[in-house]
Amino acid sequence: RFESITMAPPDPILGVSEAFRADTNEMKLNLGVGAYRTEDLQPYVLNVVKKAEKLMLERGENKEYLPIEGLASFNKVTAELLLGANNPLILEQRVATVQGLSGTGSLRLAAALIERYFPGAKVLISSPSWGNHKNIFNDARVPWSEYRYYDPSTVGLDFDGMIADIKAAPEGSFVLLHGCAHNPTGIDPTPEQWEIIADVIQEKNHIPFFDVAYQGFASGSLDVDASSVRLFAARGLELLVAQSYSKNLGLYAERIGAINIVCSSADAATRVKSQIKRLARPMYSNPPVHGARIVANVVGDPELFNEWKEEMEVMAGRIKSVRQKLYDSLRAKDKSGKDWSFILRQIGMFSFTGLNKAQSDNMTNKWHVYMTKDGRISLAGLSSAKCEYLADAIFDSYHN
Ligand code: PLP
Ligand code: TYF
Repeated sequence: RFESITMAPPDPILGVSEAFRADTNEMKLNLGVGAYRTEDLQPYVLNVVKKAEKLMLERGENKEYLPIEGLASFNKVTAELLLGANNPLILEQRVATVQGLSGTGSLRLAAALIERYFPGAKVLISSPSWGNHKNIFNDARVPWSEYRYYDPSTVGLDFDGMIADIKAAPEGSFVLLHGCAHNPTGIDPTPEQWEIIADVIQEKNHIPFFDVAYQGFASGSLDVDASSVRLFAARGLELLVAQSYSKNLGLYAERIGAINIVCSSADAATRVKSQIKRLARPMYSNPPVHGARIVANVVGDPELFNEWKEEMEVMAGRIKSVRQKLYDSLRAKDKSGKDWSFILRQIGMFSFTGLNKAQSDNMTNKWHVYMTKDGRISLAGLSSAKCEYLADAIFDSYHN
């Protein structure tokens, strides 16, 4: 019975926050979880979200169940944000969009679709990737393997390794790609490299599967951050895209996102959508409405939409400025000739420092800087005032 159940291991990312809370040192710094903080290191609710919620309250909106596929106005705007409002794929109704439980739940729905309709097909995951990717495909019983991505010698992209591994995978595999701001490395392919990745995927009849968790958060522009997905879509490829509004609208706890499946005809899209709904029904019946209404209201109102873009630029800008300051502090401190410029080349919320496990342990045990053991730090949890301290900690951990 239950007595025989053993203890599950703690989550490697959320476990860091628990350890942080237990630390009483006043210099402690939580750079573990990827969640945006203000310069005072407090959580941030976007002004546009507050305005949208006020509107919703004034309208007295009800709490009836949504349809299985979610809120229609949300599904419309989410596909448009992703692909561009006038994308022919949308006009031709070739995109099956279903509201999901944020990025994670949307990935999980797609995994269930793959398990059911592509038995035996493999998903290729970057090495490294967001830790939950493997959990999601494991639990959906979808086989996966890794493709090379990170090159520790350059702290950059192992592009040749990536291409070779995608080429070597069985024809018709799903290739999981981070749309922008790769987690955990912060290293993205260049536009030219994306073209080559698309060439190889096309040659091998693979199916691209994008995880877009940071649209607008990497560059500050929604369009720029969707350019990888749009490049693939413009080639007429079938593709899957999971979206999340956790980071770019700060709706972490609302669990709002979507799965989009670009099909080769409107008819196929209708059928695919019907099957995703069939998968969702016994899992959770229908999705929550609150976050969906917030997104639909913000994107649907030109004034709020513009304000959102401005707030996103501020968030992305704050992260860029602490990134620069951390780099400047490290350069000033480190006379060893070590090249720290990889920090500036990385984008998005994270920096992959190249610190190994022992060095990461030193960061935490000696300096009270909490981070994941793979050497990732969340710059979104760093303030300008703490850059110098963090640089001291990194310098010490590297050289001692
Ligand atoms: N995918 C990636 C790459 C992420 O980094 C995250 C969150 O950190 C997610 C998906 C999913 O987040 P959520 O389920 O909150 O949308
Ligand atoms: O920091 C990250 O990479 C994310 C944060 O259910 C996170 O993993 C944590 C829990 C969760 C979704 C995202």
